[in-house]
Amino acid sequence: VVTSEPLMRRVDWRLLDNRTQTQLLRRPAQLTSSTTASAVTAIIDEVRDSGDVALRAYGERFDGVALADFAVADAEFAAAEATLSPQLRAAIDEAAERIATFHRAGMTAPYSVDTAPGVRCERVLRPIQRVGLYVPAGSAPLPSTALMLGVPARLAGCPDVVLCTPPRRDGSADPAVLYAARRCGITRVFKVGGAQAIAAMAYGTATIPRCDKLFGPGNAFVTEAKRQVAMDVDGAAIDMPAGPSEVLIIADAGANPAFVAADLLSQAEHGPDSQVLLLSDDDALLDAVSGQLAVQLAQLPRADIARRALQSSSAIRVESIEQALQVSNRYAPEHLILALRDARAALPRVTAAGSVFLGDWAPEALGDYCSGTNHVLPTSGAARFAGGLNIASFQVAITVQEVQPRGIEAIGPCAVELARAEGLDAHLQAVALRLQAVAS
Ligand code: HSO
Ligand code: ZN
Repeated sequence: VVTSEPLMRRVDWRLLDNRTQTQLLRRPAQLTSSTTASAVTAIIDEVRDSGDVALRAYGERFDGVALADFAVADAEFAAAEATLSPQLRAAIDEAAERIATFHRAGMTAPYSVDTAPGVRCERVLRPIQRVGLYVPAGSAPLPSTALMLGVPARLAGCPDVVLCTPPRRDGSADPAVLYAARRCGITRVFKVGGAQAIAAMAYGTATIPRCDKLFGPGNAFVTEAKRQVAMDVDGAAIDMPAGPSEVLIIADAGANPAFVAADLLSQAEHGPDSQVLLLSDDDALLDAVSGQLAVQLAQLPRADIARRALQSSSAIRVESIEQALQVSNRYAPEHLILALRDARAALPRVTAAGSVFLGDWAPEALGDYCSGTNHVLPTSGAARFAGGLNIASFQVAITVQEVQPRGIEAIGPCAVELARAEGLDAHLQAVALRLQAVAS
């Protein structure tokens, strides 16, 4: 009899002391070793110094192709569109529509309020003028990511949207990524990948324009490059620090083990560093999921990646669903699947999660592609204090005040008093002078 290693470690939450619990929920140390960091610094310096020449050299080294021109020409967009099956084009169109519908509904409205008679305060929104989107293409090209970045950028009204994606060995870009970009009105696509793409969009080269804010996921090098340019005042802002993808599933006794296993695997297949956690109050369900994992894993083309991800993941036996929700809030998962008989009832207890999937019929894969929500979400516990990408991520909010003479009469004395307390006499004068002028 061969007893194979379990695919996922199984633990009983109740039997763990607080320290072990914390350890279990800790994300594995990120690969940003000091060698990665210094390699990225060198790439950024080189791109700042030599611009396109550096991009070409890195393209040859990392993507296996030295391009004369990084910009995707109209003919390549057209060829890409012709390559795709009508079914795939329709799916991209359909997903784009629903992503637009959801994001548009959540668009922040400008507002205006009189805070005193003659004092009007407003908040207006402006699109960020030039944004840079990064769409990875490493082990799997992600046209869906082009939509998740491009749709809200367009709805925000960003006048200048640039997209970088790594070239394939033959020098072309992934056709589905190009089609998705075009679908979002993006025409400036550059075939540059990795840390060098981030450096190019942050500082500009002869071909690639310098951007105000950079968006999108990527490997450890891309992520580290984003971190570095974000720390430089001359660099660019970034959407959020992106760690490896994560899902936490809370399943009750009535959950479908095949569904749960499939959801775990769909996150696990992203990368060996993906994090998947399963919490249940039912031993039979945990056993059944474990069996399903083995069956389904055997059929996956990316089984190797998924298996490695599962190795650093856990199935946790909890006392109750209530306890599972506490553990989940402590972990703050990027994706939270509530495979519960009354998932809606549990939602109010969720205080930290990037995106929540209620019930048996909402696999994470729908949110990844086409339910309408964004799949660029906070990872590594950032869901405790931040949400996912949305239209506001592509806008700046500007506040405005308009004051009538009776307005400064009404609130000027308040400012004078505070200026006196702070010992800031010029402030005091700026108000007092006007009060005198209004009174005379
Ligand atoms: N689950 C990934 C997004 C994605 N999945 C793209 C498939 N394509 C990170 O949230
Ligand atoms: Zn996914």
